[in-house]
Amino acid sequence: MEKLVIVPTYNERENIEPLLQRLLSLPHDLHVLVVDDASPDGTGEFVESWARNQPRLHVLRRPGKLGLGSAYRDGFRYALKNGAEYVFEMDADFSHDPDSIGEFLRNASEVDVVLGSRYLNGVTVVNWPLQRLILSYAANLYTRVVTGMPVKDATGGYKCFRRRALESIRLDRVRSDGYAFQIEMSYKCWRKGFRIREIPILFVDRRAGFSKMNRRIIWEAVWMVWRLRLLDLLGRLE
Ligand SMILES: Nc1nc2c(ncn2[C@@H]2O[C@H](COP(=O)(O)OP(=O)(O)OP(=O)(O)O)[C@@H](O)[C@H]2O)c(=O)[nH]1
Ligand SMILES: [Mg+2]
Repeated sequence: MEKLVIVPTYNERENIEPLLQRLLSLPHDLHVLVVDDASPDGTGEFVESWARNQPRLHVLRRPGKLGLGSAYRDGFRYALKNGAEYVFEMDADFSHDPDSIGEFLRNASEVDVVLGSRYLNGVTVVNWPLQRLILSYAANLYTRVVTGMPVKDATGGYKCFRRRALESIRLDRVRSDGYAFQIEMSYKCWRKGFRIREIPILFVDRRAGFSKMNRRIIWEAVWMVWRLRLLDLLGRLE
């Protein structure tokens, strides 16, 4: 498996079928790993039965809702163990357009990390309530000021890592789970000297299912950026 798209799911039964259809029919010979956290709506069983006769579809079924960051950490371990060179993060809810994968791959052949950015050419977000847009935009300004990382959209979750970048990060030391997880991964890659490039993406609010956004996720990110700065200053960023 050269190219692996990791899709974490929690109650995405309505979205996962059309999403997998799209991903598996793209002309890039993608493998897809769904990391499901015992979704009560049966997402996990559904994907598992499909995976039995689709060799490019893989599933990790975990015993309970352990968080997005933890789902990606397990997904990254799986990717590294199975020899993936291009490793994607992607949401299951169609906020991330599968047709952008080609653009990610073109850019990933030149750099180490490609970030899908909502704030590169103005604001390319569709259907979000204004409040949520302002929160996200402000969170990114804050992150840029505190960390100094030259990235317009550090909290986005559509991205592609080259194997060498992922391998350099100690996944057991990556602790955050929400938006902070996205910041933490990119920051660590950046400070290790890997080349990061943003490409514009169109982000569309989920078309089915429910949001998992909450206050805890926001506070985690507020503190995490300072923690990252501090660890870096102490030379203890791993
Ligand atoms: N495995 C796993 N997946 C999760 C967990 N929490 C969220 N997800 C998935 O992670 C992706 C992003 O979550 P979303 O709920 O879409 O987060 P968001 O885009 O910030 O918010 P909304 O789209 O408004 O719901 C989706 O595919 C979710 O199903 C979790 O605890 N475990
Ligand atoms: Mg979403």
